[in-house]
Amino acid sequence: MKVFFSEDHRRHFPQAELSGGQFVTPYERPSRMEYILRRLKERGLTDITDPGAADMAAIRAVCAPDFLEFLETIWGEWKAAGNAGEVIPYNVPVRRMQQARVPRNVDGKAGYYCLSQETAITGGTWAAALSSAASAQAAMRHVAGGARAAFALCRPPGHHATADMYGGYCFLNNAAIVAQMLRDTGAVRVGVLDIDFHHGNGTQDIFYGRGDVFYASLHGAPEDAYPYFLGYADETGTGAGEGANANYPMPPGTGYGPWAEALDQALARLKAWGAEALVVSLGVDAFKDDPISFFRLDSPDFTDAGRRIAGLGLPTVFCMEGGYAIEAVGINTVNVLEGFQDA
Ligand code: OKP
Ligand code: ZN
Repeated sequence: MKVFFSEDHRRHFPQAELSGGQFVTPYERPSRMEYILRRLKERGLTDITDPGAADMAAIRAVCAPDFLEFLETIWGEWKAAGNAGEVIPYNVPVRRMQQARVPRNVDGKAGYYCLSQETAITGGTWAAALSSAASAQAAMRHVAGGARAAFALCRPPGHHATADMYGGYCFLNNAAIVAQMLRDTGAVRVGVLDIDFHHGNGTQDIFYGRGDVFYASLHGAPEDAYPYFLGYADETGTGAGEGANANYPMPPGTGYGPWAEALDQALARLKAWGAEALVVSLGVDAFKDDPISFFRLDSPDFTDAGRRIAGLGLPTVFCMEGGYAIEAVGINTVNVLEGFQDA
């Protein structure tokens, strides 16, 4: 399987993540990529290509223009305003607060576009986010050109980002950008399968009212897990999108048995719906030792999951999302790809 990856991910490495009332070194850190690359090479997946520049038109097909301009310019404005640290807004629009008008003030503006305040923006964040989307796009083009599958080793991840908000370590929704590109190059029905531990609120939100992209997600139940405010089983889509959204929230301690049952159900839904191409939001934070998650998958389970996903028989673009047990992140990620390939 061909891999697409850009070293420009390194340009995003904030010092600060708000966690437990303190600033800690972010869980989502550049070394995650080193572990995955090392494992890819160990297992002979050595066909790794730099994606080159991002296709901006295909990003604009999903993201709001003012949000893209915000991501590109906020660091400069933040520094110009005399701020010493990284971009971290201190408030965001919540219940019954104005959500239609964008503040001029830089703190207000940052809060307006933020959905989760653990995620800091630095001088290199925009370039890194673009390079991550570029990897996803290159993988998509490879699959659109006839390959059975491709792996976009994306960093930063994307599935929490909406068309107009960043957060949860995400800035541009790589999986959504790829799904839209697949639609625009001929696939009538595109499935997105999200196996990251966290619910992909951004991907769900982007396609919630649409009947041409089906979003299915396995994740920690919102009562107990980030992003807390979306991801319930009764969120089934709206309008033309009614019936094209399927959530499988699961409680703390969930092991591979029930998780794999949910995976089979999600795959059956995608198949019955008639998906012609598949985007996989490939997070491996369902792993038992993940420091910020609570499922109990073991490394061989990821191989089995890859095998099951391959059973759908669809052209598949894998986009890297989360996975923070960094010693095991390479093994678990490559296990999914190998399970898929060997099926
Ligand atoms: C991104 B992805 C740590 C809280 C972390 C944000 C989690 C973002 C996960 N104290 N909250 O879905 O892996
Ligand atoms: Zn996650």
